[in-house]
Amino acid sequence: MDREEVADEIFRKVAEVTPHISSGLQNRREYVGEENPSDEEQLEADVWANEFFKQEITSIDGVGQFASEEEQEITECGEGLSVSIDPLDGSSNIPTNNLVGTIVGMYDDELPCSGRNLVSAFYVVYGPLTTIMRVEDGTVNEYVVEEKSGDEVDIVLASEDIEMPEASVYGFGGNKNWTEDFKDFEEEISRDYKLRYGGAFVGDINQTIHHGGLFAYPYRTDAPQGKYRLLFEANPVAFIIENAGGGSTDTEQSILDVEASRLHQRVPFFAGDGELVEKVEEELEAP
Ligand code: FDP
Repeated sequence: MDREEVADEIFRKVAEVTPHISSGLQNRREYVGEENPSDEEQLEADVWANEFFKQEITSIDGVGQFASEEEQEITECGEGLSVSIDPLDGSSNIPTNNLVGTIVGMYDDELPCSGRNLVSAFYVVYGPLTTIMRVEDGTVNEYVVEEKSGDEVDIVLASEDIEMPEASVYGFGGNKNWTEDFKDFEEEISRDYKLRYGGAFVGDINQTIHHGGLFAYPYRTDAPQGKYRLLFEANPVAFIIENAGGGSTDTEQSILDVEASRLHQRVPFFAGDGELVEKVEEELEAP
């Protein structure tokens, strides 16, 4: 298989198991008393979803590495694409029954490497519908996963060649510890755009893509590198946004140009409408 076929196979396998992931969340809403490599408490659902996806993805011919936000080390599993996964993004939304998702990146180099090595990326949103936003051949397409009888699913193309519309919404995370310059920036943005923040990266970025606008999880006074993990969250999502006609930045450069030196490295994250991303770079300084 060439790398595009491997990327298709990863997408198909993940899409096929999404009903199982959705229904499996019901009985796995408790914390297990462990922390992931980013010192965040793990839910039973985080651990279970990680194991499930790991088995599915490492069994694909043409996957060379598997790396998860929930695991300290990379798993070497053959020759081919390096796959990064955040198995359950926004999992603190599970106990309250709000949105969660899965983020997958496929790199053609060994991890850690820069986002310029991404071949493809997608995220799943487990909402009233299960949808997948995916980059293929440089365009962004959205699919709906429809359950059929048994374990079968239909993966239906819902929107093709998505381009972000004119900006209308914004959402910024980490407000308890914003810096003074970021507070000023937020104040200015809030005058022109409608606030939308749900606390799950996939859900919030999905609104940004559909409505147009700016999403950020900036540096914080207590966390100068912000919250998002470069390889598991920031790069795949920046890749999707940039392919949908938007931009991304860490305040100085595209997220995709940030040098990756550690697997669980964090990065301040800003993405969305191209002009608003330029405004971020003009008005905010790197921490
Ligand atoms: P979570 O901790 O629930 O897994 O990076 C993970 C993430 O969620 C993102 O999905 C979300 O955007 C962000 O963290 C939420 O952080 P805050 O609790 O600080 O709002």
